[in-house]
Amino acid sequence: MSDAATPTEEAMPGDAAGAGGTAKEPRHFARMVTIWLVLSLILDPLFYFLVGPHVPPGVMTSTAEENQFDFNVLMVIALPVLLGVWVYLAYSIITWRASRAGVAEPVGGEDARTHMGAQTAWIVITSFIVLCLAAFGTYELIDTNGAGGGEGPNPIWKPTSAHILPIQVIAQQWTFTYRYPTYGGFESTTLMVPVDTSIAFHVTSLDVIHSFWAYQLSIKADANPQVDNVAFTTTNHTGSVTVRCSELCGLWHGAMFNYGQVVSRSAFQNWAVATEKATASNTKLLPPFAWTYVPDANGADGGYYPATDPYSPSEVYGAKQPAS
Ligand SMILES: [Cu+2]
Repeated sequence: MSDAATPTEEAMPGDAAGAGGTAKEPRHFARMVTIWLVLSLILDPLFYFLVGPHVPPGVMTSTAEENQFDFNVLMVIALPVLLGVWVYLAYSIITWRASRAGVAEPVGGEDARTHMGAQTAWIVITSFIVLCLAAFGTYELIDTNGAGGGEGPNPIWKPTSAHILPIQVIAQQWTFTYRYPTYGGFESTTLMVPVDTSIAFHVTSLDVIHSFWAYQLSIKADANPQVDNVAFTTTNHTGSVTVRCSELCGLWHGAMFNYGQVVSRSAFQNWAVATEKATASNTKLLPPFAWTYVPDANGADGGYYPATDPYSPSEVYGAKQPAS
């Protein structure tokens, strides 16, 4: 072993071998660490500043922005770990390849297994990373915008905005409907949201468990029957939104999606007022606005909608056909 190397450099796997005893063997571990450090210092900022702004789910809302930041932090931590594996692998393949004559065999097996420095470093470094991530994750979950998940009927985190627009999301097999309680409780099959506004999504279900996943808004909240699951966000940019169900809910779960828009405040106001007026006669037939609904509240046929069509297409199979 060469002169005063640091403890971890001594007898690391791949370090100077004892058998040949050549004093000229380079300090492989120090070389690997140097290559790894340089690559990490170059690639981490490159990733963060060049790729980071394009990482899903984008920046349409406050929660999307926070989630993008979280993903980027995770990637900045993960990238050096990945580089560590790749550098070790590449260095080993190049340095100790069989076709390279006269190279001393690296120390491995029993010698490496009992190396106190390697074991201590492994336990300390991995524990440190995991504990830091646990603290970071807990902080991000509680403190920043409620993280975009449903917080149940009594959210612990609430936005500080003076005005919060409530939008009710009603899931059922196999569609989402949106109800706007501050505009007479009308219903829409398109999710319309004003920009620069704090929104409270009140997510519920009429039948089985669904999940409201508005990808670009970075909102994902379970839709449970008889539960008002609240999720907050603040919209920062206009754009298109795709909504999907993310909880297996039956035969047509995969077809349970629709679309939405984040539009200017004036466009939203115009749309809401016009739709409230245009759908007034339909709204009268709906159950009065409530935070949850009993599925058969509207009639004996067990349907949420008025009994104009007693057998929906999904109920026709096996059911007694109505007399026509
Ligand atoms: Cu579903």
